[in-house]
Amino acid sequence: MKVVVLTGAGISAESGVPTFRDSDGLWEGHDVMEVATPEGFAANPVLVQRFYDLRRAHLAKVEPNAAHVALARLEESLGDDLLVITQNVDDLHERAGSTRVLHMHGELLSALCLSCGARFPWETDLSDSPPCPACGESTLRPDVVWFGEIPYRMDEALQALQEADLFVAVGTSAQVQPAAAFVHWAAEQGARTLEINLAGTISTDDFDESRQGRAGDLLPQWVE
Ligand code: BV8
Repeated sequence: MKVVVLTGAGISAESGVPTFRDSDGLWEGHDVMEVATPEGFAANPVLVQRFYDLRRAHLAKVEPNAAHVALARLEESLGDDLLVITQNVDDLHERAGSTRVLHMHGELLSALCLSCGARFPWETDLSDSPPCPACGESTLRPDVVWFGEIPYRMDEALQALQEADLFVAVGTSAQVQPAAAFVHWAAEQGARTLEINLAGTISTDDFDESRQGRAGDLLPQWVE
């Protein structure tokens, strides 16, 4: 059985990584358009670099939770028949042991050079304009997908959704496209669909089944 699991900020909430739209959301004090768009970066690169430096540094202080571990265990039994497509830019799936993870919105621990296009694993600050290890230019940006930018590896994601027998969305408010459309693309070709989320979302009615509660509780139960 082929399974695609889409994860959002809610799966990392119990690890202490703030979500975007809950009351303590990341965006507080920052307008989305100010910190998560190319225009915002062009207008105030230091503010945006600092926003991501803070989140990158915070990653070192958090751990994967039972939900991440449950998906890593699921991969042990399903192998290549499981793909986790995450909207998250943290590395908690990998640190829990998942190896088949598609970061459609990029990764905090990666830097992208605007001059030469090279990418590098990156754990420290970018707001002090370090030189690109490849071309030497001080033009590194967070390797994340901002609003208005094209999500990464969409062709692989679409292929997996086409072949899926089961599509599960975990911890996402279904507010961001094209991720929010995945349930429709999966259902259209006959996949069963399950939503696991703390609360109902605008997409709940589009799923065959919806389980409401904390991912750290519900996902281990579902995987068992
Ligand atoms: C694109 C990376 C073209 C950076 C992010 C008008 C209509 C429709 C679409 C658009 C439109 N205008 C513009 C668009 C497109 C736009 C978009 O969707 N805008 C929205 C806001 C209207 N999208 C884009 O620009 C995308 N690009 O469309 O290109 C294209 C289209 C198709 C194919 C190819 C190209 C690019 C969007 C990427 C933006 N970058 N992140 C960063 O992280 O800083 S988005 C950001 O939001 C994160 O990735 C985050 O994951 C994502 C979605 O949020 P969620 O993960 O859902 O998190 P949220 O806080 O919202 O919800 C958390 C949920 O968890 C809640 O439901 C909560 O109840 C639940 N929860 C909380 N605790 C728990 C829990 N659940 C379980 N257990 C818990 N303990």
